[in-house]
Amino acid sequence: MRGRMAVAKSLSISNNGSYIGANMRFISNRVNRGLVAVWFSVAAFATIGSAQAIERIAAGATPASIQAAVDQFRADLGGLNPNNGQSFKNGRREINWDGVPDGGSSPNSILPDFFNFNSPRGVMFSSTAGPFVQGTIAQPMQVSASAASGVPTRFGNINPTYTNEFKAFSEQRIFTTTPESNVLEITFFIPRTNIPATVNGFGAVFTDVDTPATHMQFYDQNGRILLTPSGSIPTADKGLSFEGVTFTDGTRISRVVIVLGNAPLSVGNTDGLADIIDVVAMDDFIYGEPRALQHHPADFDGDGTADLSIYRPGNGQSQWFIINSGSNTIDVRSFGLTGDIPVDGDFDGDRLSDFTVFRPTTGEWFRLNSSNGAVSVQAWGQNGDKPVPGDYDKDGKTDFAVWRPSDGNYYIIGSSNQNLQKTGWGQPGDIPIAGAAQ
Ligand SMILES: [Ca+2]
Ligand SMILES: [Ca+2]
Ligand SMILES: [Ca+2]
Ligand SMILES: [Ca+2]
Repeated sequence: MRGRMAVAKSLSISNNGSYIGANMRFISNRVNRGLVAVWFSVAAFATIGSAQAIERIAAGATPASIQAAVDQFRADLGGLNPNNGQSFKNGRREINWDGVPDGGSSPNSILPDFFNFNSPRGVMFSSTAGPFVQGTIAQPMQVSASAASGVPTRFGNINPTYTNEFKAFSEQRIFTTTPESNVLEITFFIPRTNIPATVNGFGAVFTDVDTPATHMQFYDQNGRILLTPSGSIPTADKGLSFEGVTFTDGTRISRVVIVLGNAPLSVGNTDGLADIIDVVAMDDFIYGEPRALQHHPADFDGDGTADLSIYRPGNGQSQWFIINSGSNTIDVRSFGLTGDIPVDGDFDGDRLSDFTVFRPTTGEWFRLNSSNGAVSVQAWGQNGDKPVPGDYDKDGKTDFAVWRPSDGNYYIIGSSNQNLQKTGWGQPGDIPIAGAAQ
């Protein structure tokens, strides 16, 4: 092994192909929430759209007041997926709390991972600022009791006034953090696994929002706070409020923080006390299908698990046969021509593998972007090169790369900055590990 290392900014390899790479960094347009507030006083809901996010907001006295906004948000996210332990490329999940058994409801706490393992919907809950009490569930959260259980409904078990203070959107259970904290944190997982995930949208129903204190904060996969949503949940005394945001530009939510009023539910925190206390509870959660936070090799459906995938060279068109590990469904697709070499990678950064081939005769890469179905072409490499795509620059996106047996060099285009890199590593006769199957 010669072990020489060199980096060159320009190479003899042509780089005249189009490069299409979505920048996943998020810069949102702030929405005019002041305008929204005015609309609420006269209308049941309002819709705010930007190039990058669709925001559905509504508030009013009854479920009908927010129904249209909720249904629009559902349509923004796509069809409802079953909670059967499977995972899907698209669609949405919902939690209405109503299927939680009495044993997991007030006055008992619900397990923080109930909706990832017991009823697998890919979310975990935690509550900040709560004191840890050894030997108990440190951060107890409650789903309210059913009428049949005999326990007072809508958190009347915590404070008798709450039953008349709170309303359900979907009868009859609602949800709260209690009693130490009014801040809820939600993180996402591939259902029934510990594989961290993100979603493209999140929305929630709130009840008895009286002040601007109640709001949601979304964080992206880098831990940066997103600018949407940017304001408070609209108020509706003893009524229902809804806000849902769907990102349409590839932005992913990895964590949601919800601040509920200005005080947690407790026997001493009667709503309106001293014209200060504002307690708020929640009903339905609606969110996009969780997708793996990081790309995993040969993962075409985004469940963080490699899919059995075969490329069958054809006389002319070649075919791909994929078993989606999340849903046990099969995708068959024609992509590539005789002589092409199939490669694996997530070049467009949506965490799903893209159908991609390297064409030695022309030194071109053809790929079908999983994010939008568009075909893009990149010139990189020449006949005789071994395609060795991988994430060489740590940005989470696959880089175009070849290893050239004739000179023992790696040639890489960094996806983060398009910089060209030439590194000597290996010698004629060696086999690069990435792409070794070719
Ligand atoms: Ca309140
Ligand atoms: Ca998979
Ligand atoms: Ca992709
Ligand atoms: Ca990269």
